[in-house]
Amino acid sequence: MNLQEIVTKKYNKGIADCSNEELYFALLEMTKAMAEKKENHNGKKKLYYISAEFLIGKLLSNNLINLGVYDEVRDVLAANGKDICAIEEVEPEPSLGNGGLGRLAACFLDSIATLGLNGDGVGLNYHYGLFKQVFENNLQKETKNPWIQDESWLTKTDKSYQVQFGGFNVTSKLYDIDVTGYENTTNKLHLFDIETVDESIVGDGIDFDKEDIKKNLTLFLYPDDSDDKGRLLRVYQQYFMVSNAAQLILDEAVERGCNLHDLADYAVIQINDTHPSMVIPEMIRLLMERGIGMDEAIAIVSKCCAYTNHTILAEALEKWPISFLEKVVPQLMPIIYELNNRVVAKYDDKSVYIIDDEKRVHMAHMDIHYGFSVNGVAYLHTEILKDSELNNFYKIYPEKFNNKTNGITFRRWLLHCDKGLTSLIEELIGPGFKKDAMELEKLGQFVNDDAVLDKLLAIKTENKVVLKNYLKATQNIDLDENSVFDIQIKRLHEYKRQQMNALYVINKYFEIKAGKKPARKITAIFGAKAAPAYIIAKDIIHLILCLQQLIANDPEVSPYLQVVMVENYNVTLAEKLIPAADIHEQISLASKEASGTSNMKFMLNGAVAIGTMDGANVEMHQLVGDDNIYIFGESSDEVIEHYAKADYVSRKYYDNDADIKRAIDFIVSDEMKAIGNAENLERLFNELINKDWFMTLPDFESYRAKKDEMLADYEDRKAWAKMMLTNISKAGFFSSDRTIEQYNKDIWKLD
Ligand code: GPW
Repeated sequence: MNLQEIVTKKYNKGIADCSNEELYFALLEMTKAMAEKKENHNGKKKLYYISAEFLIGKLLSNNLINLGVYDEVRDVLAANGKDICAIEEVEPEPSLGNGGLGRLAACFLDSIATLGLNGDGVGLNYHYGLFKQVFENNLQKETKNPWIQDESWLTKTDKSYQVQFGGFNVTSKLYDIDVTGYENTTNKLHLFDIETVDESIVGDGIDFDKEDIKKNLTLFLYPDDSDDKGRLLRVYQQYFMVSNAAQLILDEAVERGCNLHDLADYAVIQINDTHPSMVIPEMIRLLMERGIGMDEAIAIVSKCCAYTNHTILAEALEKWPISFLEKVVPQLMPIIYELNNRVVAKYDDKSVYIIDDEKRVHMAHMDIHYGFSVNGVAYLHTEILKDSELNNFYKIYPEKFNNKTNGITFRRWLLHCDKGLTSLIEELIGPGFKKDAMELEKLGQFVNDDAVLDKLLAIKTENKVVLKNYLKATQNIDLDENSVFDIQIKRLHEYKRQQMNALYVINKYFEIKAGKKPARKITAIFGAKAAPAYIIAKDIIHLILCLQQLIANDPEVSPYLQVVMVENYNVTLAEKLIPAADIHEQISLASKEASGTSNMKFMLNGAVAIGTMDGANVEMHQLVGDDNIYIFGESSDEVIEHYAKADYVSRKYYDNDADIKRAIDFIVSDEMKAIGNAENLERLFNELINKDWFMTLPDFESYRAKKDEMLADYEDRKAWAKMMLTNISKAGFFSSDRTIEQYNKDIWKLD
C-alpha cells in the first residue's frame, strides 16, 4: 500500500487533511510493511550482536532512505503541503544507550544489513531508556524519558522464555525492531522485556524501588550503580538479557538444522563489552542441560564467542562480587568456578584468573579465556591492550587479539543529516560513494577549485542557520551563524576533559576583558549528560552553565564569546549539531579514549578537529596529514609513564603558571559564586588543584596555543575550506561498512 492508501484506510481522509502526527503513524505503518517484505533468513551461520545498548535514534527518515523511497515520500508530502522535517519531529527518540558504545552497535546493525549479512542484534527493551536531562538553576536534573507509544517501531512477537533467578522465575516477551539495510535486506533488533514492569513505581525524577525486580527489570537503562541495590539490578538485567539471547540462539540454530555439537557452524556471538559476558556460562549451562558434557560444552561455546573491549579505564572493567552472582544467578556459579579452576590449574599468574583474591569475578578475563577473539576499537587502543592493559593475556593468546577500528554509518551521518553536502558530493563525483565510501577520495581533485570551495562554505553556513533556528525553536537559544562554531559533544567525563575546554573559555574571557579581542566571535557549544551519581561530572556541567550565563550577561565580552550548553544532548541533536560544526573537540587525555566516533562524524561533515593523539584521532591524523588537523598535548606513552611513576602533581602547574592559576581561581570567584553554588564550584576547584587525575593542566598551555592558531587560520576562508574538503575526502575509511567487512572477514566468517 502506498501512503495515500494507508492514510485512507487509517483515517479516511486525504494526506493534506492529516496532522503531522497522523502522517507519522501512517508512514510508520508503511515503512514496517515495506521492511518486512525484504526479510531474508538465508545463510547457515548467523551473527548475534549482544549489547546492553542500542542507541538507534529516530528511525523514520533512515528507514525511508534505506528503503530507497525518501525522495518520493518527501515529494508526495510536499505536494500535499506537508513538510517531512516537521513529521520527523513527531517521532520520539528511543534512548536505549549512553553514548558511543550504544551508537556503535546501532551503526553496526545498519552496516550488517546493508552488506546483506545474516546478523541480528539482541538487547533489552528499556521502557524509559537513559534519563532525560533538564537544567534547573544551572544544574543537571534527571527525569524519565518515555518513548514507547501504542504504535511504534516495536513489533510484539510470540517468542517468550523462562528466565530463572535465585529464588524466582520471570517470563520474557520479545519485541523486534526491523533493521533494513541500504538498498538491501532486513534484519532484526531483538529487544527482550517482561510484562510485569510497572512504570508507575517511578517517583520523583528517576527514583524507583530498586529491589522489586519483577516490576523494575527493564524500566531504565543502567540505573544508578553507585549503591549495591543499583549494581544488583544491573546484574539482573545482564543475566535476563543473555539468558534470553542464549535460548533464542539455540532455538534458531536447531531450527536451521544444528545438532548442538556443530553450533559454531550456525552461530557466532559478538559480546559488546563485558555487559553480556554471562552469555558464556549460560550457554555452557544450557548445552549441558541438553545433554552435552562439560568439556565439550566449554569447547563449543569457546568457538562461538568473540569479545570487544571498549575501554582501558579500570573502573569501567566489570568485576562482580561472587556474593552478587550467588544471589542473582546461583545456577551459573558452579560453571564459573569450573572455568576459573581450569585457568588456575594452567597458569601461575594470578592477574589472569577469573576470580580474584577479593572474591570478585572479572568478566573480561572470562571472555578472553573462553572466547576465540578479543578486539580493541582503534589502532592505538588495541596496541595499548596488547602492550599494557591486557599484556598478560596477549602473552598467552597472541592469536586471539585483533583490531577493528570503529566506523559510522554514512546513511545516517551524511545522507540523512547533511542533505546539502550529500547533493554537492553527488554532483561532483556521482552517487558511488553511497555504497563505497572510499570513493570520497575523488573529492581530492577539487581542492583547488574555488567554486567548489565556495559551495562548501555556503553549505556550512546554511547548516549553521538550520541549527540556529532549531535551537531557537526548541531551547530558546540564540546563535550567531557568523561566529565560529566550536563543538564538544560526548558524555561528560573527566577523561574527555570538557573542563579543559571550559578553562580555555575562562582564559579567553580574561583576554577579551583586557582588550585582546578575537578576530571573530567564538561560540563554544557543549552537549553532554553526566551519570547521575558522577559528582564531579555534574560540577563540570554546573561550571559550563554558569559560564554561559555570566558571559551572556557581560556586554564587554558577549559580542566576542558565547557559551552554549544544549539541554538533553542525544542522537537527534547530534544530527543537527555535527553538520553545523566548524571546529570539533577531541581532547581526551591520550590513551584514555578507546576510539571516539563523533570525531568520524564531524570529519565526514567537513569540520576540522582539535585533538590529542588518542583513539581514532591517531588514524584521522595519519589520513589527513599534519596540515588538516590540529594536534596538541602529551602522547599516550608519556601519559602512561606519568601514571606508572605517579609523578604528576597538579598543584605545581597551578602554582607556576599564571594563566592556569587565574582561570582556576575564577571558578571560585565572587562573580561565579553570585551565579552558581559555592559547594559545586569549590569541589571542582579543589579537584583540579589537588588531584586532576586526567591531567588537564599539563596539556592546557599547548591546547590554548593550538586553538588560537586554529582560530587565526579560520580567517583564511579559502585555506579553511580546503581543510574541510580534505577531511571529507579522507573520511571513507571510517565507514562502518568497512569495519563490518573486517569483523566478518576476520571473526564472524558468515557466508
Ligand atoms: F566502558 N564506551 C562507551 F568501555 O560509550 F564499556 N560506553 C562504555 O560503557 C564503554 C565505552 C566501556 C565508548 C568509548 O569510550 C569510546 O572511545 C568508543 O568510541 C565507543 O565506546 C565505541 O567503541
